[in-house]
Amino acid sequence: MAVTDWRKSVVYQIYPKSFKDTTGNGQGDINGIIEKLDYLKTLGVDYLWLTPVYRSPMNDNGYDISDYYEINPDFGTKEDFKRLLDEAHARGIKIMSDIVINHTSTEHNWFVESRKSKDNPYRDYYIWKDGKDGQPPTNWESKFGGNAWQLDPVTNQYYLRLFDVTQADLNWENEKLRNEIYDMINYWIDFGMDGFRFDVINLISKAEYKDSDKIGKEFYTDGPRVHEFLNEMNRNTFGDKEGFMTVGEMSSTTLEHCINYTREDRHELSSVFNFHHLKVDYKDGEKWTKMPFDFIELKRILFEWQVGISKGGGWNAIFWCNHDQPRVVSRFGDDSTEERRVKSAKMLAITLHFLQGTPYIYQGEEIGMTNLYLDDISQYRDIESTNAYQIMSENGFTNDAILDILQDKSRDNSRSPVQWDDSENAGFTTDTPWIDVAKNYKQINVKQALADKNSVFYTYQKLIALRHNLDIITYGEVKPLLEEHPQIFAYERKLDDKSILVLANFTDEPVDVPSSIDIEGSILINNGTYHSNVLEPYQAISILR
Ligand code: TEU
Repeated sequence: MAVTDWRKSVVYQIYPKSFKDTTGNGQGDINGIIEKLDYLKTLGVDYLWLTPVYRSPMNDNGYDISDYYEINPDFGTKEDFKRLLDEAHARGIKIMSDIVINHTSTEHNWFVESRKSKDNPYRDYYIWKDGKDGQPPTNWESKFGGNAWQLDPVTNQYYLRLFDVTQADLNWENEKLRNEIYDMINYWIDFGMDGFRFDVINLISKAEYKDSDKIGKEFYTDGPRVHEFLNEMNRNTFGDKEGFMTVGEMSSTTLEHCINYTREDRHELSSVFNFHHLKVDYKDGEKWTKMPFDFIELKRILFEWQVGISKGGGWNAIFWCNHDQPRVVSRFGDDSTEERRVKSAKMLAITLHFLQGTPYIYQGEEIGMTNLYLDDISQYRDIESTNAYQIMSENGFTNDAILDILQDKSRDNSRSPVQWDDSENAGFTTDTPWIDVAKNYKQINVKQALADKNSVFYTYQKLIALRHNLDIITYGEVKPLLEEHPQIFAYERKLDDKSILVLANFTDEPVDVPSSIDIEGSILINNGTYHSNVLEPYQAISILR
């Protein structure tokens, strides 16, 4: 069904390289997405977000764009992309594409020109600075390791790169550059896109270039002109397109900024991803550590944003996973046995899909795909993981200790090929896949999930249909419950005289529901056997009254 208000929609994220290969080169492609549109229609999602498919040397799998106007031949052609849009639209599915405009690949023609000389017309498209006494201009750290400035021998100046050395940060202070970006966005709107996901968009306005006590993010996160730039972009591009959906990826943003990014009257973006709830298994804020997740903190953060954003009139994007995160069933659920995997994957789905905001489902999540569990560094493909391996080795970590951490935290965990069936390579490709297929594909795959009416897939299908049918899930007020309870995730949604109660047991032990909670009402969804005052291990239930 086509939803009338974009706020009621559910988005499915596709990482094209790992979705479905139709050419037999070991990598997914656009035609592979077309092939699976009927499957996605059966699931019931409204939008597909495709991570970048533009021309790129693929050092960061497409987040290093070398030509915004061309499709990477590994993924197909522009005609293929057009056909994908037409075929998706024919099924009532819309397409959001990824726009990476904080940085480009150093192979982008703008950068090739920019580095040639200090007076090149493209010099100011990027951020160039002199060093300080033979050292980089500031001590900021790159998100992928090392100092964030790269010395370029041609002019003996440094360029800023908050990510990889091959991803140079664009200079948004330059109006000419901004206009080029708006032209490019308009090109893709005219091409037929229905929405955009903006990569690390709250980093585009750099404040000052000074040394930091930490890694420097206070100088470029939610910077001084970011709202002005987003408002300008909105007015010059998608602002007048009714129903056009945008989501900004906002690393380390604040609640207050998020409200301002998404309040309708400010004309910036429709919604925002923030990652605070996905840092609850970082020891002392550090990603490359091993720590059981802090359940109370997870609830605290999610509720703070749920209540805060809606009170402030903004809009959330809600998600457990994406191509940068480990698989949620392995992270906050339990993949130690088949029964627990299925039950906890459904529990996580139920917990998230009654929250307020736009839900995102990451490919494979709907069948409960697990982490990849690679056991040798040579099997890793992600640039962030291989850099981290290098840095941890230099810091004296043993190979085993590093692999143990990567098995929990590497971005490759969610980048393994979608498991379509139990044939060789999980039906993803006829060649050697670019990254290993998870070993459990014979048990966990789409074919199996579709054939089993009790599979995780049908829980997702039902949750999507419920959101489409019940306004309260979209518009209802959120009321957190049992915030300090060590096992139960509980909340209520309220609209007019109706309410929905959601209860989820995040542990492998049964748990009594405190007597303050009234569990009467009709069941909307239940992954367990009973509707009683005792929740079974990993049981989640939603009750309407
Ligand atoms: O990610 C930005 C980002 O900050 C992360 O989620 C990052 O991957 C994480 O901090 C690593 O620990 C976006 C893209 O989603 C990611 O795939 C790109 O690598 C990155 O931007 C650079 O474009």
